[in-house]
Amino acid sequence: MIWTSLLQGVTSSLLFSQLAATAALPSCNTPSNRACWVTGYDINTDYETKTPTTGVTRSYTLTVTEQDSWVGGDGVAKSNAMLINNQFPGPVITADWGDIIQITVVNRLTYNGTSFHWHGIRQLNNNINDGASGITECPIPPQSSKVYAFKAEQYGTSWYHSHTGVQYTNGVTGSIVINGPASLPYDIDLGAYPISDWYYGAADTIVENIATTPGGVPPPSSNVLFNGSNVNAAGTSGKYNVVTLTPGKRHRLRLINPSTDSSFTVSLVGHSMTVIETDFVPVNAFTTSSIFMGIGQRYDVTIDASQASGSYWFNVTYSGTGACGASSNPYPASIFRYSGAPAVLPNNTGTAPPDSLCADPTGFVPVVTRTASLAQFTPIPDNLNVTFDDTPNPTIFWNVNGNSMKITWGQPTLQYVLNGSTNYPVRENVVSVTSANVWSVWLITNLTPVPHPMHLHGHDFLILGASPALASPFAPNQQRLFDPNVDTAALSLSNPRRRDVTMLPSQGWLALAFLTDNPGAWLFHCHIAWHVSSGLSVQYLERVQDIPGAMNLNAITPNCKNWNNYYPANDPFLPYGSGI
Ligand SMILES: *[C@@H]1O[C@H](CO)[C@@H](O)[C@H](O)[C@H]1NC(C)=O
Ligand SMILES: *[C@@H]1O[C@H](CO)[C@@H](O)[C@H](O)[C@H]1NC(C)=O
Ligand SMILES: *[C@@H]1O[C@H](CO)[C@@H](O)[C@H](O)[C@H]1NC(C)=O
Ligand SMILES: *[C@@H]1O[C@H](CO)[C@@H](O)[C@H](O)[C@H]1NC(C)=O
Ligand SMILES: *[C@@H]1O[C@H](CO)[C@@H](O)[C@H](O)[C@H]1NC(C)=O
Ligand SMILES: *[C@@H]1O[C@H](CO)[C@@H](O)[C@H](O)[C@H]1NC(C)=O
Ligand SMILES: [Cu+2]
Repeated sequence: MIWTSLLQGVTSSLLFSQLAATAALPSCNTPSNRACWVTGYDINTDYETKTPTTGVTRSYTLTVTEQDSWVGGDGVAKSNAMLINNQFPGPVITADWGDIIQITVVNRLTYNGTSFHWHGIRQLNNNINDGASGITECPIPPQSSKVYAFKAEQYGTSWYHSHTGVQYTNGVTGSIVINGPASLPYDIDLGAYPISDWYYGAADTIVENIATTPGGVPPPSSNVLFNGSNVNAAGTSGKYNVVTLTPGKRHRLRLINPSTDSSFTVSLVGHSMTVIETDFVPVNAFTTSSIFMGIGQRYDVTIDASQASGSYWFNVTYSGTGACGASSNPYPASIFRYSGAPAVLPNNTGTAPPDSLCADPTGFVPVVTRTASLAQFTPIPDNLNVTFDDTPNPTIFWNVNGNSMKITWGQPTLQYVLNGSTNYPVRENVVSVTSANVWSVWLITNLTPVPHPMHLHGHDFLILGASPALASPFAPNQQRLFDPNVDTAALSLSNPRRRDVTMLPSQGWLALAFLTDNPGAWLFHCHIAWHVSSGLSVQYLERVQDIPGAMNLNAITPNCKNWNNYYPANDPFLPYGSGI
């Protein structure tokens, strides 16, 4: 009886294709040689041009439900929790490099539509599976479902989350692990380690308060959860999350920051960490004692269990500038414990890591190299400026080039493309990029005193340059503007850092380049959920003429019909949000 129920849902074709693929592609990936993967594919393979095909499909069903009051992983009740398969974080999606990942998302929320974005997944010629509501699809209405499918062309660590309003703040997130080669040998893979801020209030209530209060200053998070658990801020409920280290072994840890409003530094008392991958980009091994993580960023690190057996704090530290988040829990931490050590609290508090001032660490060198070109770059007009209207009218607004993004759920950008229409409303913030296979270079100027973790869909970008972080980001006279005569020559073109989220410094600038090799409508937005909800986003409409040939756009129609039957209003819930 147990066997029958276990086997339900596992198709025999999946089992057979797994066996076939294993036979076809013998693994050469061993603890002493992680650089190797299978014959013909290793750490030096450029996965943007060559990826194995395993023939394996990994199938998942993710069901989103809503609970008015849910006791979370720190023992405190949260209002309006939205859970995936009744858990937070949601299930880990696991695959091997070259597998097909197929996910059925079932919406059992009370009123809200939902849509799922697979953060960092390139979705080559597959924009329709990017999961950005109002951009690439209509939301999935309640009591309906949608199947997403994509190939794991990249490998490493990431996460998925709802891209409809501020829903992910209520709990709609989970981790993604794609096994592949690595730039350093290790013995044990500890798996995904998402570290997220956590709010006891309902996300919709919090964002409405922020958006209608002069200044728009967000509240501190209620807590920080490590893989879903922690003690509460007062230490009166919940449990520290514990990770077990095996003495003498090298461990791989897959760090993820899936927060709403928290970018922070992580450190492990008494141990260094060696970074081997930043977002989905393998890098040459880089050893450090602490790592700043912007929202949405991932760091795959190795940790050697080479210290005295015992328990060690793994700390989250916020920047002293207060400019990239705060929590009611002043010292969020988990415990890394050597196996066999007594289950007691660590006795060494460690020393606070250096303040990152909310800037990404530098010095990472991608294993597979890229060289950018400035042939297409003209600082004006290739400039996006970020401004803030902090007096509610009727809400505060974050703007890019003077416009706060607001999409219409029932008329996604891909519907315009399908119709052959170019009448995008101005607040869709469409930025057209037409040339194929060139480096599209963008200068982003932040005219506000707040740093922003900027995320691009559909691409890894090259970070050509950025102004230095400010220690006290509130002096109006500290605005730095890109000077084409001086700063252009100093941009890094030869294999600079490459990833899918980076920090835009306060009162400064950032220069990015992406290759126009992926037709589609790709969001480029701040990953602070409150900010993107108040408009801090554009969408690059890349090679609109090539989109219909690259994918079957008609595939968006059935779900859009369902959505527009459910929610015929054009302007659903505004003014409290951009919709994404
Ligand atoms: C989404 O659901 C929440 C909680 O049920 C509700 O407060 C909010 O109004 C809903 N938003 C929309 C647009 O349906
Ligand atoms: C976090 O939880 C997931 C799911 O249970 C597990 O696979 C993973 O190993 C955990 N991560 C760590 C570092 O313990
Ligand atoms: C303090 O912690 C260290 C490392 O975990 C351990 O070796 C030592 O025995 C501990 N001392 C006490 C008094 O618990
Ligand atoms: C690490 O966290 C523990 C537990 O909250 C705290 O006692 C300690 O002071 C923290 N250390 C640092 C360096 O933040
Ligand atoms: C921001 O960009 C818009 C559009 O290019 C421009 O009109 C506006 O003057 C710029 N704002 C500032 C403060 O430079
Ligand atoms: C697309 O065409 C349909 C049918 O004419 C129309 O109802 C819809 O409003 C159009 N949508 C867009 C975004 O052009
Ligand atoms: Cu922001």
